[in-house]
This record gives sequence, structure tokens and C-alpha cells, in this order.
Amino acid sequence: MTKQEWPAAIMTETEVVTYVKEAFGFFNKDARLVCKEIGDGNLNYVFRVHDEESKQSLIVKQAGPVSRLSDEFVVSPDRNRIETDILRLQGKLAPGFVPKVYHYDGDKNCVVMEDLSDFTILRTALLNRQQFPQLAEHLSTFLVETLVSTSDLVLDHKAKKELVKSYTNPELCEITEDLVYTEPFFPHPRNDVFQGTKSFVEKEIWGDRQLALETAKLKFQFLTNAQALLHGDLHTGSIFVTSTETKVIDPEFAFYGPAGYDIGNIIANFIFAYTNSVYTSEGEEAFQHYLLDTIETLVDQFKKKFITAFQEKTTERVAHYEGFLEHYLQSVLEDAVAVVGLELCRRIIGIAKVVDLTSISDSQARSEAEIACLTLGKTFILNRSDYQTGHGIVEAIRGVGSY
Ligand code: SR1
Ligand code: MG
Repeated sequence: MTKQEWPAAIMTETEVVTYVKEAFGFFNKDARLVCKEIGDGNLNYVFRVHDEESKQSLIVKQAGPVSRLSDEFVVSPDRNRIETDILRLQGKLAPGFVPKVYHYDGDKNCVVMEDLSDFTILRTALLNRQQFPQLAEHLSTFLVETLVSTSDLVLDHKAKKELVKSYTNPELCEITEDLVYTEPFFPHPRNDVFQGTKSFVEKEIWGDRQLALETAKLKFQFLTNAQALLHGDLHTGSIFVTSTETKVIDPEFAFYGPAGYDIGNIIANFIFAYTNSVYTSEGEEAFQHYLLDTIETLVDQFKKKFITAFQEKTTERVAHYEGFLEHYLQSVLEDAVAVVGLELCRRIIGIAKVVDLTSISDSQARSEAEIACLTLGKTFILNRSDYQTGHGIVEAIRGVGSY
């Protein structure tokens, strides 16, 4: 399907009100509804609709034929069907960790879901130095429950292949293949490097042939290893939090890929929050300690829960052979560490930035912060098999720059 053939009609706020009243029927016909477009992501339109009287509310998320970031990215609105299906599946595998889905409309390419406006986006909360003591527990549970139960360890292999078909997501995968695995590692025209960071990137990233080779190996791993059903874009902007709850949103990049991808992605984004604190503020040691502790606990709890889930849920006979569990877990962690490195590099060199770094207003501090992340990213890509514990990963972070 070409860009021109896709239905492009993004609803106006007024049309969304009519839609939820008439087509979907969640509110009373005479309810006084207020609608506001609140999307701040790179791809979709997100409308919050609320009834001023009853205080009931919901979210309508609509997919257009191109990304909001740039119409260079032509992306199938089928991502909305994938998002709906995976939210329903994750709601069963990891109850309480995703928003409820009320309705999916394949003609309008929209999904209607629970409004989480009592929650805060984790990236914003961390930039405001808020702490969430249960975050690592919650995220390690979510990761293990969604990754192990969708893998060949647990599922009948024919049933799993049906899921692989259903979650084939070529356009969204192509974005990741390009923006995460390819463009950042050579002088691609779409890259956008901060002036003070440029000479480091030219010499230490683009000039390093061993690094290029390792990214090629990792790209082929991403292209070919249909290991588990991934969220596919699990950064701190895809997580909503309160002091007691964690909800994972926005799984439109979902597909069958290497299980380490989601784990590595979230760790890298914790490192961006940590970097923001180190390079913009004095006297935030307690907050920085919290973030490093969250990374360490996330990795170690993931390992612990993974071992339990593997032992309790694995149905594949040969996976019980002595040594296989250790082999499997080690390779997942190796992939995760590599993805930490890729994500650290691509958010600095590539087109899709993170506010944790772009908001550092002092130019020298920003360059130093970015170079620290790139140095760490390179280490994690090149030496990915050396980090098998939360402590090891945190020690590597502490060993770089002003960290
Ligand atoms: C064109 S989309 C750019 C980035 O935003 C998404 O959240 C993904 O991370 C993607 O790489
Ligand atoms: Mg998103």
C-alpha cells in the first residue's frame, strides 16, 4: 500500500467528540464533552475526551499514514491494530501493567482506551527528580511475563508462528532498523549531531571499524531472531507512573524480536535521566543513587524472575537440558547490554532525540553529557558479553565521565 492509498483523515477535536458519542457510545448522548489533542510522541494523534459532569474520561489514539516527526516516515496505520492486540494480550499476561482497551476501529485506525491522566509520564517525572520505589519490581515483572510467555520456551511452536505472522510490523521495524541500528553509525544525512559533540562522533563512532562490524552483527540479530513478542519502544516516554502503579503504553512497535531489546531500551533511558541529573544539578546524589539502584535491581530481578518463569512455564522438552537455561539467559542479557549501547548512541547522533539531553542548556555540559553517554554506549556494544549482572552494568556507568 502506498502513502496515497492510506486513509489520511485525522479527526478534529470536534469530530472526536461526535465519534465517541455516536459511533462508540461510551458517554451519554447529552453529555457535555471536552476534547483536547494531547499527543507529544513522534507518530500518532492522542485525544483526551472527558465529561465535565460525570468526570468520566477516555483516550482516542488515531494513527495517520505518516509520522508526526517527519512525513519521510510512511507508516502503516495497521500499527493501531497491532497496538490494540498486544495491549489485550499484555493485559492478560501482565495484569494491571497496561491500559484497558475499550474499542478498536479499523476504518478510522483508532483505538479507544483507558485514560491515565492521574499518571505521569516517567521521563517527565524523572526530570522532576521524582522517585518510584517499586519501579524496578514492576518493570522486571512486566518484562518477564510478556517475554517468556510469548517465546518458544512456553508456546506451542505452531501457535507461536501464528503470533509472529499477526505481529509482523514491517514499517515500524524499518524505523528501528534505520534509526537505531544503521544511520547513527555512519554520516547519514538524517543524523543531527550537536556541534560540540561532533568531533567525538566523527573519530570515535564513525571512525571505528570494529564498532561498525558489531552494529552489523546486532542488526542481523534484530532482523532475524524472532524470540519473543516485544513492546519494541520501551523508553521512559512509554511508561506511565504513580507512586504505587506502573503502566506500559504505546506498544505500536511490537513484533517478534530479540527479548533483550526491551530490557536494554529501558536501561538506556534510565541512563539518560541519570545523565541529566549529573550534568545539570549539584547535590542530587540521593536521586542518582536511586536511578543506579533501579537499574541494578531491574537487571537482577529480571534474572531472578526469568529463572523462576523458565522453570515453571517451559514446555519445550529440549530447553530443560542441563545448561540451556544459563545459555539462553546469558544471550538475552548480552543482547540487552548491546541495545543499551545502541540506544545511548542513536538518541544523540540520530534524528529522534531525548529531552533529557537536549534540555541541558549549557553547551559544554551538554557535549560532556553526550560524550559520556556515547563512550558508555560504545563500551556496551563492543564488550556486551562482559556484563551479566546489575552490579556490573552500574559499575560501568560509574566508570565514565563525571558519573
Ligand atoms: C519516526 S519515529 C522516531 C522514534 O520515535 C519512536 O518513539 C521510536 O523510538 C522511533 O525510533
Ligand atoms: Mg511511542
